[in-house]
This record gives sequence, C-alpha cells and structure tokens, in this order.
Amino acid sequence: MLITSRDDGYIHPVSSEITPQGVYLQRRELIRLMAGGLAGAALASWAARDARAQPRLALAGAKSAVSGATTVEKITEYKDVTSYNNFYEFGMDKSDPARNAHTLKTSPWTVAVEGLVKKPANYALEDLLKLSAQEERIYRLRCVEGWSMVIPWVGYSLSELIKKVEPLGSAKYVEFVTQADRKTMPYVGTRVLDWPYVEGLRMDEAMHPLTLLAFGLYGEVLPKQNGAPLRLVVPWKYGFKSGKSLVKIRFTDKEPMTAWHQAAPQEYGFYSNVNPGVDHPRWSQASERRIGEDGLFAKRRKTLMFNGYEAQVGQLYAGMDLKKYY
Ligand SMILES: Nc1nc2c(c(=O)[nH]1)N[C@H]1C(S)=C(S)[C@@H](COP(=O)(O)O)O[C@H]1N2
Ligand SMILES: [Mo]
Repeated sequence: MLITSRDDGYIHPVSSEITPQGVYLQRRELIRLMAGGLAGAALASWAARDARAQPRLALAGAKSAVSGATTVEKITEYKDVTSYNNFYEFGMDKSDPARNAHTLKTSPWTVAVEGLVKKPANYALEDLLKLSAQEERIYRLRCVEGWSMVIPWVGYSLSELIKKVEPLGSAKYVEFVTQADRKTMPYVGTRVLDWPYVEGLRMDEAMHPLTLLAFGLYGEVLPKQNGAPLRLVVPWKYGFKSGKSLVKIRFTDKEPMTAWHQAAPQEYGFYSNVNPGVDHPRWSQASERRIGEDGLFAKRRKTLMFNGYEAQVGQLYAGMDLKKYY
C-alpha cells in the first residue's frame, strides 16, 4: 500500500474517505475559529492551565500540512491516541498514563541545551514554542511491541532549534533527557528503568527534517500522557526513541547510553530503526496491529522498512549493516 504520495515523508490523507479524519477536520475548523486572533491568550492559558483538569487547548499558530491531500491512511482516533500509551513514569499498563499523568506539572518548564555547543541556553517553554513556525504533520508511530498509530502531531523540525544553538564540529550525537520527578511521576523511583528516561540520536538523524519537536497533537496542546509539554517524534524509529517530557538536550562526541539499551542491551540497540527484517529477540517485527482497528477480523499490517520513511531516511544508513546496528 502506498502511504505517501510526495517525497516529503508526510502522510496526505483524503478527508472524504475517513470518518475520524472528517470529524477531525471539522473540529480543526472550530478550533481555528476559536483561536483566531487569540494566539497570545492561548499561550497564556497553556501556562496557567490547571494540573489536574487537562483541558483541551488549541495550540496557537499551527499551520496545517494536511491540505493537498492525495493519499489514504486513516488517522487514529483522538481517544485512542490519548488512552493507549507508553509512559513508564506513570505506570506500565497502556491505560496507566491516561489515568495517572494528571500529576505531571508542565508549567513552569525549561529545557536545558548544553554540551558541545556554541550557545548553550536554558529555554523557557514559551520561548521554544515561538522559536519556529509550528506545523501539523501526520506521522506513523510504530511501537517495538507491534502496534502502531497515525497521529497528527504539531511542532517543528528539531533542526530549527539545533541550528540556533550552533553545535561544535566535535558534536556527533545528541542526548535527550526527560523529566524524572518522584513527586509528580509515581513510577520514577521504581526499578523498572534507570531514571531519567534517556534517548539519543546521531547528529544527522537529529538534523533530519522529519525529526519533530512536538508540542501538540490534533491541533491541541500535547496531553500529559503523550509527553507534555514537549517531546520528540522520530517517525522512522521505534516509538521508544521519541522521548516524552524533555528537559535536556545535550550535544556530545560519544554515543549516548540510552535507557532501554541499558535495561536490556541484547534487545534494544542504539539505532532502533523500524526494520521488519530484524526480529526482536523475543518476537517478530514483520507486522503490526493498528490501534483502533482491533476486533476479531482486523488484519495485521506488514511493517514497512523505516516505518515507511525509507525514501526520506534510507541514505542516512547507506553501507551500515542494520542487523548489527539494530
Ligand atoms: N519519557 C518517556 N518517553 C517515552 C516513553 C516512556 O516510557 N517515557 N515510552 C516510549 C515508547 S516505548 C513509545 S511507543 C512512545 C509512545 O508514545 P505515545 O504514548 O504518545 O503514543 O513514547 C516513548 N517515549
Ligand atoms: Mo514503544
């Protein structure tokens, strides 16, 4: 099945084919009307937002990349995107984060940029939001566990931030450190992982335009269970590479030790590209279940190389043995 029609790597859905998408587009229009001229107010209400209530707020200023639609892929429904999650800081069941993440305190929030970089800085969330134009991008997210979703993210390419801070020539990798606060994240302190949850990318992977710094989904502020107030989305890699609730971005000359590699080195390598030809030691990666399509007769889909983004990212790995660098 053809998933992208252009070589920009985005999915371009046809709204008429798709019920959730149709509903979504209508709701987007509403959100757009409501947000019209209220960009500042929306930002302010984000900052002031009550930690428990998780109101659904329009994310100001996001341009949609949905128009010009020519291809079909159903967008996963909002309720599934926000109730079936991996966020171990809030529990290990898929339903735990939606239930528990309300305690996460997302304001004030700062992200430290440090390491091998000319302009290290502490960015307030408000300044990061304004650093570049927010865009809506529909990306697949494929979990190593064998399920996937299609999500309309909102954010901008991480490369925009990286260019601003001017990494040194010696910077070869980027480490992403996420929030680990025992007071607000009930499973931090358990032995499930060595906290904080850390991930890493090679510099060219981090600079690739598909790598998204996401602040929202479905045109709205990121729900806490999805990694508020900002997370990474690296669509050609397994979901666990996309760290949630980022607090530090560090440039380094050494391959970062990542949380999952540390926990189970024989199961999770540094690269973690979606590769249907390389099985997880305990299960196959050849196919996946699309969340929202469950039911007795729902077919599993064949997993695509690089999660379907091979045309965009394949050249990053030219000449590498992807069985060795899994
Ligand atoms: N901080 C943090 N980030 C994380 C995780 C986590 O447990 N903690 N889980 C990862 C995994 S395994 C996946 S599949 C995705 C899931 O993102 P979603 O729940 O928003 O779909 O987040 C990733 N980012
Ligand atoms: Mo995952």
